[in-house]
Amino acid sequence: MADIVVKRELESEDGELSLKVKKRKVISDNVGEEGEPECQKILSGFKTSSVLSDYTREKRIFIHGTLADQDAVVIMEKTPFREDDLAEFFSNSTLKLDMKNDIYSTYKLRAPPHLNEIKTTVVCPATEKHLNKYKRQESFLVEETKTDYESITLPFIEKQNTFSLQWVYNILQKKAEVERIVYEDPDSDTGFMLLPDFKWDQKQVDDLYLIAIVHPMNIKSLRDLTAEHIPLLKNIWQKGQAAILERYSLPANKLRVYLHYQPSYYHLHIHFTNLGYDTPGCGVDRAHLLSDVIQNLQSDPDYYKKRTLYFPLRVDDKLFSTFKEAGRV
Ligand code: M7G
Repeated sequence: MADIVVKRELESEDGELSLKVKKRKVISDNVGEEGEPECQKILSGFKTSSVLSDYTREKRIFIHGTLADQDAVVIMEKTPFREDDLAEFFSNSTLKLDMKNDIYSTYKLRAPPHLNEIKTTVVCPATEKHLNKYKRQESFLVEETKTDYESITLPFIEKQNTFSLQWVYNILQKKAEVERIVYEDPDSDTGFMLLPDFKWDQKQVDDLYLIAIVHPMNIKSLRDLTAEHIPLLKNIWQKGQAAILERYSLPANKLRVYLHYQPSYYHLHIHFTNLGYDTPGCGVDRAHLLSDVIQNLQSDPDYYKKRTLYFPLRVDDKLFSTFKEAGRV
């Protein structure tokens, strides 16, 4: 798919509001929370403590350090090439020759800085849980029966051993990321908010990644879902796909729509990703297709209350230790 994406704009024509579809090179202008453009230098004070993990193939690195004496994690990722930038790339870059042999030559290309951006995420203050989440470590597949959920996982979640949901509440209350909302259905039972996941820089649809966060406040995860939630799930499925088609011209059969179990954040949310993009966490050990979830609930209203579920946990994850203490791993 071309790097050009489609942006909807509201325009007044003949005194009436109409939807106009406009092609734009870049989806968002990525202006910071305070309306600041991209000239902040907050990372100049970052002191590196250790590299938590480094993925050469994905060109992504997770670094632990401190920012103004607070623990912080910085995630840096080289972004994909965009077809629209190629002409400028070739005309405005310089080449340094590495070697030449017959018809073969290799170079180091120095691109103009704006074509060579690095997507950077800063988590500050970062908790021990964040450090564990981003540290490369061994994982084990855990088997969670209905009883395990009730006696191990649920008490663990209720003791608030998990990540804070403040960022989710900020989105639902429109205190953050308001300008990023792609679609909202405000219904308190079947409604949700659809917006770009912070893993996606919105530069190209090839790695499209959005999340739908549900309005009901009492659904922690897949385990809480019963047949009563089918209208909510179907609503997200239909309206989420329609909104993505309209905004990004990506049809439903090009989308991978799924839930994680275990999630990191225990407020129900659904992942919408480009099928052609292998997102971290889309493997069969963690991802449950929304279409399968709906069908399973249609055939058995309490399917997810009863089923044994399997998922990977890292050795440093406190939930893993809790399963271990219970003699379940
Ligand atoms: P998850 O299944 O709970 O866990 O997904 P995972 O992070 O292990 O995949 C939560 C999703 O929310 C992830 O895809 C995150 O990248 C995304 N996410 C996390 N935070 C803190 C934010 C945020 O502040 N804003 C947005 N837009 N997305 C976030």
